[in-house]
Amino acid sequence: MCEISVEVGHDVLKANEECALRNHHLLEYLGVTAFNVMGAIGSGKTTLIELAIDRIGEKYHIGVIAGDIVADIDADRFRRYDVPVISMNTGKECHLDAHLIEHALEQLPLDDLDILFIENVGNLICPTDYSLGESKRVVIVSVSEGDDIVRKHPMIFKTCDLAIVNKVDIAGAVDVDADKMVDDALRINPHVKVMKTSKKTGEGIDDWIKFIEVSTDAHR
Ligand SMILES: Nc1nc2c(ncn2[C@@H]2O[C@H](COP(=O)(O)OP(=O)(O)OP(=O)(O)O)[C@@H](O)[C@H]2O)c(=O)[nH]1
Ligand SMILES: [Mg+2]
Repeated sequence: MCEISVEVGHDVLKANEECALRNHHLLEYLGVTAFNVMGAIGSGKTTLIELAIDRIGEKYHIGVIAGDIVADIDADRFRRYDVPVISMNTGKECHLDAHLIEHALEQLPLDDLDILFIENVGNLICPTDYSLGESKRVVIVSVSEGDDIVRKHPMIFKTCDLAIVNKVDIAGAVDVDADKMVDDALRINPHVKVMKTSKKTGEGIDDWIKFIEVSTDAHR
């Protein structure tokens, strides 16, 4: 029994990797920089993507895939901007996968895009194993999850390019040391870029925008 389920799991991940590679090649060929934006529920994924569209939406052509278990709430937030948006509901699944992204890519004007933001389902475990074909993996946590949240989820931080500790404006109110979260991320992954951000005070938002610009310009 046990052996069979391990093999099935292995096959599912292998099939996902193959599909992710196809997505990756397509996006590379068309010069689209794709950001897989992962993170805890409510950590600020939609907010940080909205801020990016607001700041650099005129400089770059941006598209968005909004992943959610159900509903179009985040997709509707993105639709307020003048960007193409695809809503992807995963039903019971706690992560997007490469096949869902392949279908979303078919519906996007990829020839016209420079940047694709993929907002994954809010979860710090399930998205880790499922590559989507992205160029960069971003993980967002916020101080309200507690300052041990990074240590509790090492795998997702091991495999990301950028880790963001968001909502630092409320760190004092929830008795959290945001620098401890930054140190934990660097201890888990010494190569990761880490930044502290706040939509309220604007702290770190320039760094977030610069990360997107540098990653995108490297592709052009
Ligand atoms: N104080 C404060 N609130 C923030 C900040 N960033 C986001 N928020 C608030 O946090 C809440 C959740 O933000 P979202 O951007 O919807 O978070 P999300 O990660 O997309 O949430 P899900 O998609 O539901 O997982 C909203 O009420 C935001 O206004 C921040 O830097 N500081
Ligand atoms: Mg969201």
